[in-house]
Amino acid sequence: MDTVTFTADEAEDGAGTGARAVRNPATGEVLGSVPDTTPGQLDAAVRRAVEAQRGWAALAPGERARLLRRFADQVEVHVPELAGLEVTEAGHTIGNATWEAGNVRDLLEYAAGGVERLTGRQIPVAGGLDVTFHEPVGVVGVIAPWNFPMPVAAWGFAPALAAGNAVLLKPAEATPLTALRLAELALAAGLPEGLFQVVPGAGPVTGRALVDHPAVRKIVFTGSTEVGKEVAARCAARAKRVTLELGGKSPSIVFADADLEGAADPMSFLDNSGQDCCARSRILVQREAYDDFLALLLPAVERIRTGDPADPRTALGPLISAEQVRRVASYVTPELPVLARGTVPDGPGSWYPPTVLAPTREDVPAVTEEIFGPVAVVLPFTDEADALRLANATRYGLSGSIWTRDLGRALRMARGVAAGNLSVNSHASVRYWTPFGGFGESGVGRELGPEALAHFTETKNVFIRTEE
Ligand code: TXE
Repeated sequence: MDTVTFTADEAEDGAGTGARAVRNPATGEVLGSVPDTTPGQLDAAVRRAVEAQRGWAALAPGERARLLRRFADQVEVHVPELAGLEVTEAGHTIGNATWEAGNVRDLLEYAAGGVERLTGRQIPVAGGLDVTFHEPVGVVGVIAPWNFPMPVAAWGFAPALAAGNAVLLKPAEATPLTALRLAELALAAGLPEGLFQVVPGAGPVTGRALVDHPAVRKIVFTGSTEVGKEVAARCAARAKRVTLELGGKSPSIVFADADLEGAADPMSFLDNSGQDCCARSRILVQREAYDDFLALLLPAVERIRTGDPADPRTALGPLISAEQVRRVASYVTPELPVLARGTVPDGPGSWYPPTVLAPTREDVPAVTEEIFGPVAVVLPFTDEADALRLANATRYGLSGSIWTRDLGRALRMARGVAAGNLSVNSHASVRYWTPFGGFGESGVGRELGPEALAHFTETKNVFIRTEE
């Protein structure tokens, strides 16, 4: 922490000082402040990135891979420190935060393994030779959210660097500390100065300036659907490449023949306090199993241990901010029947109790919108067709779970649900070696998986005439 641009003496939200307070969401305590990037600093950072990228792209692939593995080793050594930062600035449980830091290491290693495999093709043509190259796009801007500050940033920066690009990472306002530390670790690993820089600041100022900068050739944005659409429009106006990972309202579809205990895991929507774009926050249950399912789910929700995220026994920490608590509460309107409500600590911090609702209408915001908090709705369905109708009654399409012991039905449902990431008899969604991304308003493009590096390249086709 000693060299991070971070001071622990600014008391408030940095109004007028150009510095932004970072708070511990579990206690409300101000941890310190991080200066916003000025327009001049951003411009200078882009220039350094352009310079660094030239040398980086010219390195032998094996050398790039070696440096990325050394970056992964630095992360590995600092997992406890990075996890500790994530606990204090994002309120993540220590178990999750440790996994997240390890995930950054994994992403870097996986990306390093792809460097030498980023091969072009030779395509048969008459009268010559035709070959394709994967050229790096140049400078990539990664705009990260606060809900998974480390892994989601690494989904962008690890493959982007591996493919020969420079990266400017704009972390979310609330969570700049792990990003700043990761940039230091990159330098310590021997990555060239300027290749991976962090540009903290306000989304509508620094984020927008990054999107608009002519020398930044691709933007990877993870955040709200509304801001994502603005980012896409700005990129379109500049013919800039863009990948969007946006919100979700993912269903868990539980048939009566399913392993009800597995399906009723409350962490399916409570993990990371529900601030997860893949949270299974719309639970659809076949009518015959509705009562049995609730008999498993509701007591489990009420038993969830909330509290100090640094305590390894804690399952549910705080929300990111008081504003997020207000946003979540605004969906839980008084007419909605509450089936279960857990408890949260008294006192300071940004807390919301785990909650299960049983709406009687399908058109209320609690059913249609992403709540991004520890709240799920439960709706009954009659048969496969009804389940599919309910599952697809959303503008989103990120993830979903299908619980049944009937393989044919599982496959029919998996093909029918309009979402990018489906799990059968599992609530897991994300693996760094499989593709991830959304249908509909959940996003544009894919991240992760075997094609991750190629997404950060331009395909160039070269024809060499050989006939005389
Ligand atoms: O997101 P924003 P917020 C959803 C979730 C949450 C809601 C609002 O429903 O409740 O969005 O969260 C930067 N140009 N998700 O307000 O504003 C911003 O600084 C360029 C789901 O925090 O979209 C931050 O770095 N950048 C999501 C990032 O965008 C801009 C994760 C996300 O912030 C910008 C987060 C602009 N005009 C929120 N405005 C998921 N997919 O998991 C903001 N930013």
